[in-house]
Amino acid sequence: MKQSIITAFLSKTQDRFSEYQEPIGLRERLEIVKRIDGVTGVEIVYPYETEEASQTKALMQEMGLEFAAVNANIKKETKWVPGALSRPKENLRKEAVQLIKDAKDYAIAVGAPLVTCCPLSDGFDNLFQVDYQKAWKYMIDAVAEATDYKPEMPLFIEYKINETRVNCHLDTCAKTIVFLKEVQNPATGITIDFGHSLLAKENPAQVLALCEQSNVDYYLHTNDNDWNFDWDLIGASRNFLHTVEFFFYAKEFGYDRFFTADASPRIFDMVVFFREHAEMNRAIWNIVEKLDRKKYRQLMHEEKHMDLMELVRKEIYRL
Ligand SMILES: [Mn+2]
Repeated sequence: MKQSIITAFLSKTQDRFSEYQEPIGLRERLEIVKRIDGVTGVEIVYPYETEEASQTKALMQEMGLEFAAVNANIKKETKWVPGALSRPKENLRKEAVQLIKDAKDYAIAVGAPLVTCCPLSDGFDNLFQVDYQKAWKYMIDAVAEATDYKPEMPLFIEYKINETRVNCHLDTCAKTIVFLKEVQNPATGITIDFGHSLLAKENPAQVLALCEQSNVDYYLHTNDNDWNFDWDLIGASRNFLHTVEFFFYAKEFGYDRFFTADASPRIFDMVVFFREHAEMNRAIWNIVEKLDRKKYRQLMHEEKHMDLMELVRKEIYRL
């Protein structure tokens, strides 16, 4: 398993009430990543922390780190706070598409494998606020244009049930699959964030199977929460068996991209937080590697549910 960290969480973060940690530059962030055993990559946020491409590429080489992804952030600018890709004003959509295209150019320049984009501001707070049909069509056309540009660099779309809008347009995996089927470009995929899947009351492992069966590529973010808010906690700190099952299917389907920590240390010591997150993921991956996955799937086929429950107790919980 290859693990990476979203570097935005290695500096100052804030929520509605508080600020956490101290602001630091990219080099210092990468130096922190180097101190975390088992983490060999980063997802970097474009354009806010990327710096000049050739310099960043050289810095990454010097540090011996790989890119997991470049994250195109289309929600930060004031003009996009109410939405970007789904807005009626064409110039706002065009500028957001341009940012994604620029992120693709950047990803190509630094040698990253994919661009990921989470259109969090695209949605609605009030009923009778947006024209749903038009908003959906605008988003499809915008993402289609971004994917047509340099298709050798795939674009992954991350869904989330809410925040910053009360309802995000792309709120579930199934809806994102429908969306990408409309986009009609194979150079696309879905960024499946474990915590976002819980918030949508999905089962993250089932979501992997859904993408697999629908022939949609995916890239994974790891974290955990209480099913009610996107707390970005340490993986499996709340939902152990869901995480085991998630990794079980990732392994079963031969997932070979990075597992990227979309986790936020907040009040905790940053290095120790990410170390524990990486250790937890590695430990669970080790459990999954030892399981006879063929046997599990055979028992499912035979509907031997209690035999499976016994295996879960003995081999996974080890009770
Ligand atoms: Mn995420």
